[in-house]
Amino acid sequence: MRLPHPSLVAMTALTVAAAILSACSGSPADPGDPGSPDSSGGDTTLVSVCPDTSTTVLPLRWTYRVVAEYPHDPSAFTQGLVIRNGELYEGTGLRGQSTLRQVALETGAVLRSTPLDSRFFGEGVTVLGDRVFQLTWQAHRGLVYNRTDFTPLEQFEYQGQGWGLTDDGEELIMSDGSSTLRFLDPVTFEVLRTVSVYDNTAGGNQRRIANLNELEYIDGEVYANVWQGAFVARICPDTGVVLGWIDFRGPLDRTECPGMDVLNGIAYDKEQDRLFVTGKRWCTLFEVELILQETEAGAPGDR
Ligand SMILES: [Ca+2]
Repeated sequence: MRLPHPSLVAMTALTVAAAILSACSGSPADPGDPGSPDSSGGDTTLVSVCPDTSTTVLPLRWTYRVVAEYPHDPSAFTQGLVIRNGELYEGTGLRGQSTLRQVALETGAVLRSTPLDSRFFGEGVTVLGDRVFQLTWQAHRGLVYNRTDFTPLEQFEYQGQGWGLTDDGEELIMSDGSSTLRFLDPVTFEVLRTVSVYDNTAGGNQRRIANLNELEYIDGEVYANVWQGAFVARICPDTGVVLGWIDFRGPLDRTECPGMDVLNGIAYDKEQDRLFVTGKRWCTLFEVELILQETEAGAPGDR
């Protein structure tokens, strides 16, 4: 097994250390608070960065710098972005325009693309093994493709809406526009468990985080961009607590592309330890490096 990049080791260690250091003596969660963590947790053999549930975690604040810029199809209404083994996959939305595509990172050229049925509005995408999974927004239908040629393999049904999708190597993880993340068996599509995502404020309150959208599983955390904003939550998948907020305002969303919409694509290249973000109809795909703002722990009040 390849060892994690040193910078990620450092980031993870910082996250855990700061989470513990930030433990405060605030009052315990109100049992009636809908944002309270799901204490049932979940058994997992995967690497966990989650602090003990008795610890009150104040989210760390992260910002970023742009490492590289690549062309991105400005007509792509990006709803899902994922890299596996150096191959970049993207799902696009809007009825009649939705696609699953493989894209050349360096040029933005579409290498392969398959259209969705016009009744489907494409949403999140992930790749697990030799299969690609894609959600649809309101049709309660997930699509499964052969990774090598995008041949449709099967469809599956789910309750509610489909928004973001990622996986931890064993389970699919999906968002539906609410504060809930669902963990699905990738073969039976049974919902194995759910967590409610929340953060803690410096004032001792818990806030439920709704509108979770595009997802990316990175070294034991689930990254989720919150719809209509430029903030990405770093979430503990065991409890739903937000470990950190990444503030992507600035150069990214000031880029001028005609008709550009919100940030909505996060992809992590595990082999080369590279993080990419883009958005709906953005003309640029950014490679970014995260920077910890050590003095600004806490929830962003203006998120
Ligand atoms: Ca993603």
